Amino acid sequence: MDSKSGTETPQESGVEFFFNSAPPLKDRDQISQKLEVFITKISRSSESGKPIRVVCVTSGGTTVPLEQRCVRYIDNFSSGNRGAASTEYFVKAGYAVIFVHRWGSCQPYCRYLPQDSFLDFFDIAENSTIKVCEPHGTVVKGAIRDYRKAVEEGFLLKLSFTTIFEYLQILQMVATSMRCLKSHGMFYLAAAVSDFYVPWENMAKHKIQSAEGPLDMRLTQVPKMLLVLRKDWAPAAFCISFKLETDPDILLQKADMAMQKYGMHVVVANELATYKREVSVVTSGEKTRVCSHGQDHDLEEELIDLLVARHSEHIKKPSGIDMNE
Ligand code: PAZ
Repeated sequence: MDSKSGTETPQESGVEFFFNSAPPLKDRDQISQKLEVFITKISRSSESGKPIRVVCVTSGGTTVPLEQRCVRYIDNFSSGNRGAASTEYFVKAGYAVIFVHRWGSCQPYCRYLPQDSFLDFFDIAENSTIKVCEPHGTVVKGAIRDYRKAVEEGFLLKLSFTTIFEYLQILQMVATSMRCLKSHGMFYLAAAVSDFYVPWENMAKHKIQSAEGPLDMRLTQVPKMLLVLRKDWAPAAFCISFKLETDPDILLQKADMAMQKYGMHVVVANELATYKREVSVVTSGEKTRVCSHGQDHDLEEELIDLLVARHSEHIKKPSGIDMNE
């Protein structure tokens, strides 16, 4: 709201329009219940000991449907590997993770399972049971053990999205339910989120017909939800966003801009050509490069260490709630 005129700013009306016109989330009640159970359990455990930190990790790309009965859509590049790997390291660091991921994208503890030849991993034993082929047995056992432990001890909640409409509605629900955690909450926004979308009411109801000639379509800008997250949904949380660019000359400048414009505490900047090997962690006044040490080394290991340390500093600050700190 513009405090001088008392009217809505264009950003606020864009946000309102987006949520009012989005198709309602199908499983809203179930998601809401899962979130309540998860956060309540964490809050109770925190009351009886050291407060448990919670991070919302977003992962994978959002789609933009072009038709209401969707046959075609625009997609955003992301395999979900970064989000899945980061989730594992956050759990290892003692965080409870809400993993908001694109349906079908890479999952925590499953990163080593082959997607193209899944059945090559297994064999039928003499007694007709299924066994994992060696040398994969050790990796699979470790993954099952870590995954079960994370879920059963209440340290991992997985919520999936496909479209930009689902993603932003789920993010809003997660953020508002994490508000009670104050500065112990963290957002690690690695998902590749569409910048443009087709509003539901402007969208063709049925499959667009090619017989009608070339397709001329106007896309609306997705409102900048980072600002809303930081200002309204969870103002005391520690917020990390990601910036992916293909042009190295504009990457750090765009990361600085995201920090200032949206009040992010950290922006992780990466370039499409090198994003698996190298990222820059940008905070106010500091840029740190984090690199992978080889093919089998996850740069997320060091990245999460660094972010956990920054989060600890944020928790200690009395001004954690201030948007303009
Ligand atoms: O999911 P992935 O491991 O294939 O890729 C990760 C990434 C490049 C999508 C992520 O590091 C990132 O930069 N996300 C934000 C993308 C954006 O600027 O919208």
